[in-house]
Amino acid sequence: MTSPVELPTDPQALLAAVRRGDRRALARAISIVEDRRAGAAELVAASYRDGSRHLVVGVTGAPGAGKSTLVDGLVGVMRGRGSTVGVVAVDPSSPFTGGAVLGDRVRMQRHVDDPGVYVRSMASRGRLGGLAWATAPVLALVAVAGFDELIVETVGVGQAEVEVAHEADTRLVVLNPGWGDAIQAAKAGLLEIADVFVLNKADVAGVDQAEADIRAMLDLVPAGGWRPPIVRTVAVEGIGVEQVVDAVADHRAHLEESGMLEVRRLERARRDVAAAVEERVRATLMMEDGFPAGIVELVAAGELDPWTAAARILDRA
Ligand SMILES: Nc1nc2c(ncn2[C@@H]2O[C@H](COP(=O)(O)OP(=O)(O)O)[C@@H](O)[C@H]2O)c(=O)[nH]1
Ligand SMILES: [Mg+2]
Repeated sequence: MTSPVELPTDPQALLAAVRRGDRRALARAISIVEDRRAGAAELVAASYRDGSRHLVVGVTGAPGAGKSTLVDGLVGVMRGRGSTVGVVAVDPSSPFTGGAVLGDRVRMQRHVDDPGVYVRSMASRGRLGGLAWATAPVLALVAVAGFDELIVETVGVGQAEVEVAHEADTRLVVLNPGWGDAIQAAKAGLLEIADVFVLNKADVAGVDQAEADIRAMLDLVPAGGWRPPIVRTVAVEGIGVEQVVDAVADHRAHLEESGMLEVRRLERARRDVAAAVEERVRATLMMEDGFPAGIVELVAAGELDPWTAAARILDRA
């Protein structure tokens, strides 16, 4: 076995290696950005220019809905149609054990030896607020590495995860047959973000009822230019997965024809900047001496309220 070549530490040289398709360089660059180590800002700045306008498919839904299994199938279909695919799995559900992340890896085993597929898990390590901040730059890096299709898988249970779903141009919401799944999805704010409903586990009982429930929910939402289709799948058997990829293509065509693509880009840019501001303020505060001297003591003593304290801190910035 030959010893691996040293990766460059200079951000521009590292990014050049990423552009050449060096997977180790890509993994290193992503880690630097995720951990905000030295060089992170330069990597983000340089990759954003080329990588941020790539189309992204988002896959969200409750834990166990079959997202990873579906993504594995999507990768297979996209590869079959001649595209290379980069997958970013954001899974905050197991920040300590990494259990679900490991499960994702296992379910995507099929593609581990394929140089046309890149799979990266992002654990939040308990920093939920950091997810939205990190997702856009990480996707941009994967795009710069030359992958044609980008997929981001997120657990759609909390607000932070729904935020991540907004990083995608086309959002798939994965639901299952079973009493109330559509209602739960509505509560989690998933109906509003869905461009395509994937009714997975169509092999189990209750699929007709589930589809009826989703339709009933959709009827309550004011009709826009795009009515999200409902695609039934049995992801474990690859059934319906081609139709999901077709639905993504239809939705992209709609985005371009209607001008919605640019609207979404603006919306996404607004969110990305807001997330970056939040992250930056938080990181600054968490540094030693991050708070202005005495301000915390004043709030603790009841002499200053947190809102006024926040205004003072932001004015200083
Ligand atoms: N019966 C059935 N089980 C499925 C289907 N798709 C996925 N599963 C199973 O559901 C479980 C959760 O799948 P996974 O892809 O990890 O879900 P995720 O948590 O949403 O990523 C696994 O045991 C899968 O084998 C399906 O279409 N039918
Ligand atoms: Mg998963």
